[in-house]
Amino acid sequence: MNLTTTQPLQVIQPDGGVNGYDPKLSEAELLHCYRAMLLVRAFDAICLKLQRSGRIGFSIPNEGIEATQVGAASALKKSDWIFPSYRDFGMALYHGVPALEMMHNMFGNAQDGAKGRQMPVHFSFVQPIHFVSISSPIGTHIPQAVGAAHAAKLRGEDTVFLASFGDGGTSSLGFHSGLNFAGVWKSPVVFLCQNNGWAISCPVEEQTASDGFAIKGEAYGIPGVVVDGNDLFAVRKVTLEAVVRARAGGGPTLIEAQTFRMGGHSTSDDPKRYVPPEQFEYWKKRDPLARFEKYLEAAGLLNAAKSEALRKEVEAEIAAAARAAEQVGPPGLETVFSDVYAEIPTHIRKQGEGLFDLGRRRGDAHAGDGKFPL
Ligand SMILES: Cc1ncc(C[n+]2csc(CCOP(=O)(O)OP(=O)(O)O)c2C)c(N)n1
Ligand SMILES: [Mg+2]
Repeated sequence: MNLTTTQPLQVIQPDGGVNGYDPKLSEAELLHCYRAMLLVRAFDAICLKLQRSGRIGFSIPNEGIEATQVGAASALKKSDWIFPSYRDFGMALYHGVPALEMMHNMFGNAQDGAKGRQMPVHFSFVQPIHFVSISSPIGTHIPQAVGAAHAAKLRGEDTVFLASFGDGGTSSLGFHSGLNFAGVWKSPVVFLCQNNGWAISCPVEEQTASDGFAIKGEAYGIPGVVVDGNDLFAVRKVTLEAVVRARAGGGPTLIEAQTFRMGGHSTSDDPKRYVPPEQFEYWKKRDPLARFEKYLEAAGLLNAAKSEALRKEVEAEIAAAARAAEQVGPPGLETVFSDVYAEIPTHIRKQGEGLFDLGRRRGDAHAGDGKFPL
């Protein structure tokens, strides 16, 4: 059972070479992965600008993590489920969630699936893949993923569940209870620990005294594997192996993807206050997008002109999504009471009427106009 490896698996070399490795992906599939990584970078950059200009309240930097997100997501079928972390734009974008739907959430507008009740970045989608609502409390989604996986197993389904979390997430109670149950039940779960070196301002050396994160699987009878998280093929390879094993009834795997966030934890902190500048320099040279571009160029699938054209097309798509989402007004005041009860109980209905009445009397909000009486 002890499959833990401590040397990160690497496939794509710095010059784009793969030493004969066959990714078994068509040209269209390879370019789809590339486009998904470009979408992440553009979505990330525009959200940061929207936040800095006061048009949205919050965002989470995703730059640098694209290969981990897209590589892992590419190993899943549309019928599988993702229990994501908040730093997983690429998992949704790879599977075809429209950028506009994600932007509706960033603005918390009337078209947002959560009707503005979640923070920005806390997406949830039922299709094209089950992308479970992101939980702010760290690690809570880990045992939820295991529970869902156990239910699928009891029903005889072959669905696989991916639970994605950070290095800091391994210190949560949810991590330990989730892995324990999954190990005992042999649940079809893939645990993806995105080790980006930091949990807000807490470095990994202060997060754990163990030799990395993959090794923690051993205590629960779960194989662990370490992978270069900035290497799309390496992440895809280990995730695919874990997914195949889970689907075949072989139980869970803990993957530690070593990567780095090229920005702050969120738009609310300044990484220059705690991340040594040499770390940014080190990881800038290992940019996952540039590395994959080198592979595509070496394989004759990309050149400078094509990549520039694609980049521009993707940036225009994200900018159009941001403009469109900004035009949509906020959710109606009355939506505060929707989606909770099939039939609203009398006392809640009365509270609602009181709220609408207050807004009317004070003139600062009316049912349907999206404002909230403060
Ligand atoms: C239970 C809980 N404790 C603390 C926080 C505050 N918090 C938000 S993100 C975060 C760091 C998480 O770091 P990590 O798991 O490494 O993920 P990363 O942000 O690096 O992707 C913390 C401590 C929280 N949201 N939930
Ligand atoms: Mg982290």
